[in-house]
Amino acid sequence: MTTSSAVNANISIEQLGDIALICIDNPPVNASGQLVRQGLLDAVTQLNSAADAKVIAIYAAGRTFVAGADIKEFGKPPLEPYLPDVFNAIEASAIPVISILHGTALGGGFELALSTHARIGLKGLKVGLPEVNLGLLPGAGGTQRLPRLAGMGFTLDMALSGKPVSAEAALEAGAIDRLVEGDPRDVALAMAQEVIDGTLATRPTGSLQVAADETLLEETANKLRMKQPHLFSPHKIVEAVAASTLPLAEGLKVERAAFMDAMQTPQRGGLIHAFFGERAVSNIPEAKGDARDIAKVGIIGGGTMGSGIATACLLAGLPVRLIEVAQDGLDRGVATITKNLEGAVKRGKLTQAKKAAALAALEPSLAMEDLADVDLVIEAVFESMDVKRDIFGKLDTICKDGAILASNTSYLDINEIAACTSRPGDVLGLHFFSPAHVMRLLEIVQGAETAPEVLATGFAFAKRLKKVGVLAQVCDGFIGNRIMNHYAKAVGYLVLDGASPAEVDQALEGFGLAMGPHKVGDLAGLDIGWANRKRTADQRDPADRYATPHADRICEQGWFGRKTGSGYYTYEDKHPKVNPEAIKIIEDLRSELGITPQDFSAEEIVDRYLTAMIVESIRVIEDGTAKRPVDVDMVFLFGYGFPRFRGGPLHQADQIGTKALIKRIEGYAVEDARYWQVPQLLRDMDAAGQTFADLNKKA
Ligand code: 3H9
Repeated sequence: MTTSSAVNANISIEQLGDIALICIDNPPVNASGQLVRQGLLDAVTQLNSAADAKVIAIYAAGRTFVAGADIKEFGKPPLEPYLPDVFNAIEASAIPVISILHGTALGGGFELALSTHARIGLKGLKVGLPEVNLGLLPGAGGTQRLPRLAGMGFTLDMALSGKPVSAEAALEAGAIDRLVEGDPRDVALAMAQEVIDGTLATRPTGSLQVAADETLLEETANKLRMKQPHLFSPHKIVEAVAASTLPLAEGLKVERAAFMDAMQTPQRGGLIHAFFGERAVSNIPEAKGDARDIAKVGIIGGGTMGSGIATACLLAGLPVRLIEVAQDGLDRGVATITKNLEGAVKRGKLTQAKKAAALAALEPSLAMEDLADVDLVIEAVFESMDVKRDIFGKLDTICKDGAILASNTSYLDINEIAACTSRPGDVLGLHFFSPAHVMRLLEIVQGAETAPEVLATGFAFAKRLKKVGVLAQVCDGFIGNRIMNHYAKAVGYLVLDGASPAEVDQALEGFGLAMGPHKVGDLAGLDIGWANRKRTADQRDPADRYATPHADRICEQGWFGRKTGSGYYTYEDKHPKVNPEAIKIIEDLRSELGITPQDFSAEEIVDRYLTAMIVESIRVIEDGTAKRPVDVDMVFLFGYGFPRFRGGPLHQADQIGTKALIKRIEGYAVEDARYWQVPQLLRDMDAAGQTFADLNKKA
C-alpha cells in the first residue's frame, strides 16, 4: 500500500509497504531552513512511533540535494529545532535511515547525510564542507562524523579548503558508501530495498572510532598560524577535528561551542556579505535583459592586458582573433597567451588537450579587417584617446552590424570613444584587471547611449568568463581606479607625515592585504605611476597638497622597484629589504617641506587608509558611478585584493558607524581640510539613521 503525506511545505513522506521515503523540497537549493529542520525531525519521529517501516530513505527534489544551512537565517535570532539536534535524532532512529545525494551535498547538507546510516551518491555528485568560506566551521557534526568515516586528513582537507570533492573521491575515502546512476527517488526505493534484503549495510556513524593523528593536527595548526593568521574559523576547525577522538556527544559539544564563537565574529558577517554580494552585482535589471550571442571575440592589442583577456576568452572556450600592428608585437602576444595557458595547466585548471584546443582557437593577425566577422571586439591598446578614436573609427567601418565594440580603458571617457562610431549604442567599456585571466572583476561601463541589450551582453559575457561583472558609469577611473587614486594619496600623506613605507605596508598586511601598497608598487613598477603623474601634472590643483613627491624622487634615481633591483625596498634576494636610500630621500623631503614627522600606530595607519577609501566610495555612490554600496564592495574584493573576510570598504563603514566616521574625517580635516571632507551622503545617512546595508536593500 502507498500513502503520501505532507509534513509541511518543504517535507513530505511517502510510504510504500516497508519503505518510507522522505522528500526535501525547498527550491532553489534545498537549504535547511527552519521548515526543513522541523519537517525532518517530525518525519523521523512520526515514522519511528508508527514503527511500520523497515527503512527510511531521504532524498531531495530539484537540481540538488541540500546545499547547507539557510545562510539567510545567520545573524538573526536562531530558530528551533537546531540542525545538530535534528541530525542526532536521525542518527538515533531505531529504523535505519539512508540518504540519496545528487547535485551538491554541502555543509549542513553533507552533515545530514553523515548522520544517516548509509550514503548513496548519484553520478555527478559533489560533497563538501564550505563553511570556512563563510567564516564558519561545520556546526552540525561534520568535524565529528566525517573523521569517523574518512579519517582526520580527509576531513581537514575538505573543511579547511572549503572545496567540494567528486563523488568518486568521496567513495574512495569512505565518505559515501555507493555511487550509482539514476533518478533520486528511484534510487531511494532501490537502495531501501537493498537494506531490507541485507545487501546494503547500515550503521550509525557515531559508533565508529577515529584514528587520532597528533602529528597531522600539530603540523596543520602550525601551517595555519603562518599562512592564515587573520582568520578565526580555520584554527577552530583543527580544534574541533582534534576533538573527534572523544565520544561523539562530547566532540559535538566542542564543535558546537566553536561554531557559536565563529558566528559571533565580524569575519562571518564580512564573508557572508561577500557570498551574497557576488550574486547581487548581477541581480539588477541591466544584467537581465536579452543578450546577443557571442561566438567569436576580437582583441586589439597583444600586450599584457590584451593577452590576458585573450587567455580568459580561450579558457572559456571562445575563439579569439588577436590583432597587433607589427609582427614582433603579435609574436609576443601569442607567446604570452601560450605561457598563460601553460600556467593554467600547471595549476591543474586545464588539461594538455584543452590547452591545445585553446591555442588552435587563437587566430593571430596583423589586419584589422579580419575583425569583420567577430561578435565582440575588445580594444586593449595603451591609454591614448587619439589612438582609441582612430581604432573605433576603423572598427565602425570594418565590423558587422550587431557587433559589440568594447574598450578596456581604465580611465578614458567611453562616450567620447563611442562618438567616433556611427553606432554608440553598440559601444561599452569592459574593464579587466591584471592579470586578466586570473582576476575575477570585470567593470562593465555603461556609456550614455549603450543599448540595454549590449549591457546585458556584457553581463552574460562576464558570466561566461566566470568573472564578477559590476556595472559602472563613466567617470575618470570608473569605480575602482577612481577610489584607488583617492586613497593612494592618503598613503602618500602617511609617508610624508612620518610613517615609513615598511610601517604602512606592515600595518595594512596586518589588516589582511596580501601585500602592502609599497610592495605592490615595487612589483608593478614605480615608473607606471610616475608616467601617469607626469602626464596629468597640468591637471593637478596647485591648492591640493601633493602626496607623492618622494615617489617622483625615487623614480628620478632610476629605481622602479623589483625590475631594477630597488625601489621602496631592495631585492638582492627573494625577500625585500628596506631601501635605506629611499628612506633618506623621504627624510630629506620632510625637512625641505618643513614637516615634523609624526608617529603613526598600525591602527592609525589602517584607519586613515580605510577612511580615505570609504570617503571616495561614498562619493561614487553619491554621484551614481556605482549603483549600490555592495557593487563597490565587490569591486574591491574581486579586483583589488581587499581582504574578503572584511567584506569591502562600505561593509567596513557599517562596522565603524556613520557617527564615528564623521568624527574621524573631521579630526583628520584639522590637518588637511581640502583632502578630508565629509561627503553629504554620509551626513544625510547619519541624520536618517541609515546604514550602507539599508542602501543596498533600497536600490
Ligand atoms: C552550513 O551549512 C552550516 C552548518 O555546518 C551548520 C549549521 C548549524 N542558503 O549560487 P547560486 C541561494 S553553512 C540560502 O546562484 P549555483 C543563492 O543565494 C552553508 N540561500 O546557484 C541564490 O539566490 P538568488 C554551507 C542559498 O547553481 C540561489 O540560492 N553551504 C544557499 O551557481 C542559487 O544559488 C554553502 O556554503 C544557502 N545555503 O550554485 C553552500 N546556497 O537566486 C552555498 C545558495 O536569490 N551555496 N543559496 O541569488 C553554493 O555554494 C551554491 O549556491 C551552490 C549552487 C553550489 C549550492
